[in-house]
Amino acid sequence: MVLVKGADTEIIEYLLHAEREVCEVVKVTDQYPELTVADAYVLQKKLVHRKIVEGSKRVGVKLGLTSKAKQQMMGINEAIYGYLVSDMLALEWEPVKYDQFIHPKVEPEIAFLMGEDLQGTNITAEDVMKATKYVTPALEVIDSRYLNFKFTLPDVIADNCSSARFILGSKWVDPMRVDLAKVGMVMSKNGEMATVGTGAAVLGHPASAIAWAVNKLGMQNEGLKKGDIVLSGALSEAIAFQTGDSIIAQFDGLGSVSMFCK
Ligand code: OOG
Ligand code: MG
Repeated sequence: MVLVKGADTEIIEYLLHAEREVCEVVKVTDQYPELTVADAYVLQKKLVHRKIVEGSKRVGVKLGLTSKAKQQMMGINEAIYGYLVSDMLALEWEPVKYDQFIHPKVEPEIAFLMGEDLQGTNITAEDVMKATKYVTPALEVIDSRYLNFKFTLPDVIADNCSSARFILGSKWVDPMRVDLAKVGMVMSKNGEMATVGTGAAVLGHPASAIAWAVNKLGMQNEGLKKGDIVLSGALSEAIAFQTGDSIIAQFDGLGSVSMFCK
């Protein structure tokens, strides 16, 4: 850890404050340019732990930067993971409130519900599929706490991968009944097509992306738990939205999920 004693607490307070006060802040690496990816995961874990101590519950894990397009955009070749906690869960029938966000974007994802615990360092996509009870369409609202949504890899990891909210579809599907790599998706904003994508955009297959995250967690002696929700990563780029916008993502064979912003 390159951080001097006490700096980790300071950074966590800084990021939590930005989130709670809905204000963007200068990225952490401006002050700590030597911050590594490993340091950033330590900060992330402490930040999530703070939320849990304050009453949130861990409900699962999310993946990010799983598409080659997004990785190339950032000049990196690795995905990232973060944690989902209970107060990020938004409901499809309840509008999300714009004033709770800094500069939100929404992206379409496939969510997995784990039917079994899964931990290890040699986990395959097949293991993930076997341990999954259901999949459902999801929308993730990302809201980087950093100025202009700009950051380096350690910054975004420390910021729990920009996570803000997620909405799950109401239909859960047996994962063996759909070819998740081939699933096509169209996301529309106010009735007009905004982005398209396929399951294969997520590291070839969403379950491969999750296997990657499980193996990373495994190295920290952690894993997925039965009942965990896992957001496997965006199938397309994220789009900005404003008050009054409605978003719907329709997935072949999985159904749809929608969001209204008030
Ligand atoms: C990082 C989070 C990305 C995804 O699905 O790729 C993410 C960001 O782009 O702000 O959640
Ligand atoms: Mg995402």
